[in-house]
Amino acid sequence: MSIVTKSFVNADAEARYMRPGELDRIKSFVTTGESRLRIAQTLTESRERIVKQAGDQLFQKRPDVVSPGGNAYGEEMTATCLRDMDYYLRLITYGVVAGDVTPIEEIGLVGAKEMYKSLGTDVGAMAQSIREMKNVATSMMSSEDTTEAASYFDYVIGAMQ
Ligand SMILES: CCC1=C(C)/C(=C/C2=NC(=C\c3[nH]c(/C=C4\NC(=O)[C@H](C)[C@H]4CC)c(C)c3CCC(=O)O)/C(CCC(=O)O)=C2C)NC1=O
Repeated sequence: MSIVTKSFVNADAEARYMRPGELDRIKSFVTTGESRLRIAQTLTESRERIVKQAGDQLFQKRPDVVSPGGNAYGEEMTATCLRDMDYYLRLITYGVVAGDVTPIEEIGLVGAKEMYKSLGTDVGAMAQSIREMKNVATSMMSSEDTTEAASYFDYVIGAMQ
């Protein structure tokens, strides 16, 4: 649900007008709209490059994950690892467009740490992969868009730690 829908659904449940604080959040949603849409477009258009370059950076810094015995060792597992990075980048575009991290949380973060633990995937390395995507992606953006975009990447990084 978007922040706009959420606000009036909450208000209507109590048969009241929206509160000033709710209208302020909607105002901020509207004023950041162009920036958020630009970011979502950049992430969408450059997704392959972002995942590829960030993957290269990750495997350089964490060669253990793609070495024998590593969780992403072998062509198939490396592809699965890059697929997970693409999943999170896609979820980040949802959050950016919604102006709300809830879709990222609900689709990709609830139970994620436990899942990765059971798969033997190092969540620290997973967090690093998001950090690398953030670096590659924000290098393509203006400083205004970088500030806005960073908060969504940082949210995922924080949740992985
Ligand atoms: C959209 C929501 C969503 C997420 C997030 C998701 C994640 C996800 N990642 C998985 C596996 C995996 N994930 C990784 C990822 C990595 N290993 C590493 O060492 C690196 C740190 C990292 C890449 C950066 C790997 C290698 C596997 C396969 C592990 C295995 O099969 O042993 C699996 C197990 C099933 C499968 O192999 O597909 C799931 C469910 N699935 C979803 O539907």
